[in-house]
Amino acid sequence: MAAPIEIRGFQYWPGHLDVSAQSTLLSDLRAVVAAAPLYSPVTPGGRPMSVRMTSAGRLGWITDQRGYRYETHHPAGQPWPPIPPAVLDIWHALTGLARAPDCCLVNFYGEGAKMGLHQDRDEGDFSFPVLSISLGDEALFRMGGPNRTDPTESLWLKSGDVLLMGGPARLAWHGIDRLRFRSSRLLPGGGRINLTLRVVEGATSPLSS
Ligand code: MD3
Ligand code: FE
Repeated sequence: MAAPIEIRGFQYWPGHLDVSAQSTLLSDLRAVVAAAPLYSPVTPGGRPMSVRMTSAGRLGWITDQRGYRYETHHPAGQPWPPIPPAVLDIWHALTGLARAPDCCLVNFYGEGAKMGLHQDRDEGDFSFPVLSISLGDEALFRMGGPNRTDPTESLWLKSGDVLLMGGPARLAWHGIDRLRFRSSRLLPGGGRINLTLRVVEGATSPLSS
């Protein structure tokens, strides 16, 4: 596999997945979404997010009026479906870890959707990296540093790109400013899917088995 590009402490594999691998992932994700439908999350402050979400794995990331957290079940009551094996293969190949992720968050961006600058810090162990897989329309990703006011750098993420945030980059501020709607033909109706793979509970967590 090609060597990643290093940008601001994270690793970037542009075009890691070819169109055939992207299509396979997309059909796996259709099965995930059939079992655990995309829903519109609300922030703890009561604002609806423009991104629609669901999860696969033992734990799914949730936000509602009660806060940000991980849950074992979809808001509609069913357990999250398993993470597709093809997604786990990418995780193990690029992280080199034997440990599987607990959560595969599925973000869907329709026309005009974005995600404000934030840190991922609802997990119990920041020593594990976070892996992101982009599918569909191009998105303007913004990456800063560990402090909110650190200077940021922007990058257009394309279908098939993979990012790995570990070490100091794990707690960097980041977000999605905008989409180039219908810039990709992967999704017939347009839009973008981002998969974010995370270990939620480290080996030392009392909740781990
Ligand atoms: C940098 N998702 O779900 S992926 C998220 O494209 C999220 O949907 C964005 O941020 C998306 O939390 C960005 C790239 C990404 C993911 C996790 C990170 C960058 C990150 C964690 C730490 C630092
Ligand atoms: Fe994030």
